Amino acid sequence: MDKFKGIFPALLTPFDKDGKINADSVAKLMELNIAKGVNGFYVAGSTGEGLLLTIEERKQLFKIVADVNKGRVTLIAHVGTIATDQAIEMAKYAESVGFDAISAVAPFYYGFSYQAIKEHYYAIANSVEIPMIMYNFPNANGFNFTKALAEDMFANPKFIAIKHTNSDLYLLQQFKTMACKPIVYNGFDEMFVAGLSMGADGGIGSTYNFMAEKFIAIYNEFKAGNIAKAQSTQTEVNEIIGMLIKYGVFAMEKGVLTEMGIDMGECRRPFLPLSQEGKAACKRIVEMLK
Ligand code: MN9
Repeated sequence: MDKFKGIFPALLTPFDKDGKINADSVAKLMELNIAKGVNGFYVAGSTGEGLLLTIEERKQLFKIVADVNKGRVTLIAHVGTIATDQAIEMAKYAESVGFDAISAVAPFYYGFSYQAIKEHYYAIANSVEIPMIMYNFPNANGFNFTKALAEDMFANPKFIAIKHTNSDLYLLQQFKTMACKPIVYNGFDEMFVAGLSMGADGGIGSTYNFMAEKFIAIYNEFKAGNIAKAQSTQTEVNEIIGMLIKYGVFAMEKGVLTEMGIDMGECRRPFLPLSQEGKAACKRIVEMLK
């Protein structure tokens, strides 16, 4: 289970000028982060614009990532979508190219019942041998897993972890008391030190793409008991995250990395392109990180 702990960038998906996946930039982004010491990648999630990729593109991305990685760090494939069969198709593919786990957001839009959500998750999880990481993101799908529901889901041993993108850190701590001892990931980067103090085993985050070293530092400082240092590093990164939120998180993250020399392209529509103010803010962020 240790390979699932630690710092996992929610990998951004770079696009080329024609809006296609830019494999060269995927490789550069992964190498940058592997060199910094990340524990793995969460691929094609919210940050990776996974829900704006076609099924074929998500599979293509999984292949690119697995080929670059060559078994070095832990790979998690986000296969979530509202159609169960499409999620299964992507899960099987991710497993076939060597991913270590799959993850899926709960199906959204139709306001599915808990029973429907559970059967969707079980169908996906049972279609492969690799484990499932539940994705709790109530802001995105209007569904919040309580501890009781999570316990019910985790009766299936394929479920090993929860990505908790929710500022309710009491719930995060409650998940940690489940008998099956799940791995729990902090989902909001701006609250990482708080998540750790409530028991998170690590984090999956979008801002890690360009400043993983800061989150590795917070994690190590926290583990070493240097809480004041961990907090001050958190305060430092939150100044940057505030700027990202102001101008559009994913577009800004791509802008910062492009400024750092990795051509990330733009986010897919309906995300808006970066404004001039946003571009200037990216330059300031690169300076702040020097
Ligand atoms: O994957 C990300 N969640 C979403 C985690 O984007 C929904 C976070 O890393 C946030 O982007 C970040 C900024 O709010 O915490």
